[in-house]
Amino acid sequence: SSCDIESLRRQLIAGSIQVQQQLIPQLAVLDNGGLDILMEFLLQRRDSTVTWVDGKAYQALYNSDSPQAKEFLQTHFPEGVVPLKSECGIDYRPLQTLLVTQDFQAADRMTLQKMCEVAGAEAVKRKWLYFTEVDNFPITDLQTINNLWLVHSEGKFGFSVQREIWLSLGKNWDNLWAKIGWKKGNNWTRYPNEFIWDLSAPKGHLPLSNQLRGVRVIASLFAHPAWSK
Ligand code: UYC
Repeated sequence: SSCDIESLRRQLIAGSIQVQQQLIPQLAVLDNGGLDILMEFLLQRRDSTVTWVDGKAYQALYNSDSPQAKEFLQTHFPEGVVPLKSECGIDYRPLQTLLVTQDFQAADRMTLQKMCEVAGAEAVKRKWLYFTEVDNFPITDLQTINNLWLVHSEGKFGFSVQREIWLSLGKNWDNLWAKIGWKKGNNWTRYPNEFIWDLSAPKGHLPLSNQLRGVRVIASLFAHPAWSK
């Protein structure tokens, strides 16, 4: 009834993050006005710093089959909720789309592709990064890529999440691999089938950095000034 929906509306706006997390998918499948509430919610929040709650509301609208919701997003959030800033003219829309539709495996590949584009033509051809290229990465681009992952994974995935875990483990690599599900005992997790490509994965599981050439690239990522507050 309209009374129940008004109560849901108030709970969404005033609720804790946990309440919002549960309500968003519920509202998305209510046929009497749930999507309208999600649209109002997103608009109201648009001037504050984007969080994964915005990402979840955006995804619910994007992945709904409502033409009004699609039109609303097209009008008010044509590039999504994360500002797609780049210092070198890189188009992050393909990464945004893959994350919004929760295609984490393709998004992981696209992340490496985009980082190679930032590094330049040689890296695009090589299809992997030198740590010196990562050292020279613009802060803006690394933050954009990271925010896309954070905002579209309920805060679970992203380099900054991996870095926080690594710091909490005293910068011990082996403990990090175990914690984020990249190694079990003495065995490396095999790409791609042994990795977990959804939100049931351990915190920090994605995006991947291949360790075949050692830890220097991921060490450069974690040491990058993009993460200093
Ligand atoms: N792979 O094992 N990985 C590949 C990971 C290692 C290996 C790609 C991550 C250990 C080979 C991605 C882990 C290892 C290839 C990842 C992991 C190894 C490959 C595709 C846990 C052997 C084919 C993109 C740390 C003991 C290489 C890319 C080729 C691919 C990710 C082997 C994303 C996180 C040390 C042989 N592995 N990788 O970079 O040239 O090629 O085809 O990390």
